[in-house]
Amino acid sequence: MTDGPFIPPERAKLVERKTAWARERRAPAGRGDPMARRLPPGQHRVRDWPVLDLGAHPNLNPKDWRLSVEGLVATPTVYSLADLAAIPPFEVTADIHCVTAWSRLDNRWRGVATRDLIAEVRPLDEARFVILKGYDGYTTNLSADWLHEPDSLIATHWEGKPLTREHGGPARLVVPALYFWKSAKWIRSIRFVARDVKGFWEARGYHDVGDPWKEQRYG
Ligand SMILES: Nc1nc2c(c(=O)[nH]1)N[C@H]1C(S)=C(S)[C@@H](COP(=O)(O)O)O[C@H]1N2
Ligand SMILES: [Mo]
Repeated sequence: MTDGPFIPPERAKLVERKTAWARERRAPAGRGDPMARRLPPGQHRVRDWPVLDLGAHPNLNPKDWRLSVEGLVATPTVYSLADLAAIPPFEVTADIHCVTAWSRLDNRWRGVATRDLIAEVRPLDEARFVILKGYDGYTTNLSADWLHEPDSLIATHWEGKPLTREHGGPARLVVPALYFWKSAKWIRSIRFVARDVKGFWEARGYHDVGDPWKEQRYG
């Protein structure tokens, strides 16, 4: 770019910084309420943990729970809780952002990183999307990339305790980078597919991606 305005050298750094903020759609660092900067646009903080789902809470004996990782993968695999426990444990503290505008900060999750699970089943090159299914029949869809995010996991514990039934125990998906409707409770299967297929809420007007920082609430 040669014919833009002349920017004096002492201003160059500031222009660069402002450009980065615009790219990230962020408020300038150091301004405003520090907590507000942890909240995506339109969200407010809650301290309790609301239960939100379609109403049926599957009553799964932890001994009988199974997770099938299937579809376009080299090694389709069915995991029991004991199988998951054989994978190196993963712990992360992350925020929950629900599309209904509440956020719950600093949730300490434990389970298995989805990255580690994926490394075992080895998705084929054409496996670009996943369909997640819960034992209640709920479905949601994701680009497979989100399961490579360093904080995505199959959670079996929350704050050091086994995940309760109403929050999706014995195991649920947690993808902190997306609105919470993508985090399937009572997870039953992860199916790798070539083409995107809408899940329960996505078919009812929710955004296909659901990035809270881009406020992708409705499609
Ligand atoms: N299996 C299943 N997973 C689900 C849902 C559901 O109805 N069934 N609801 C989703 C929605 S809309 C939200 S906001 C979160 C709520 O999780 P929580 O009840 O643990 O807060 O679960 C998501 N995962
Ligand atoms: Mo939700």
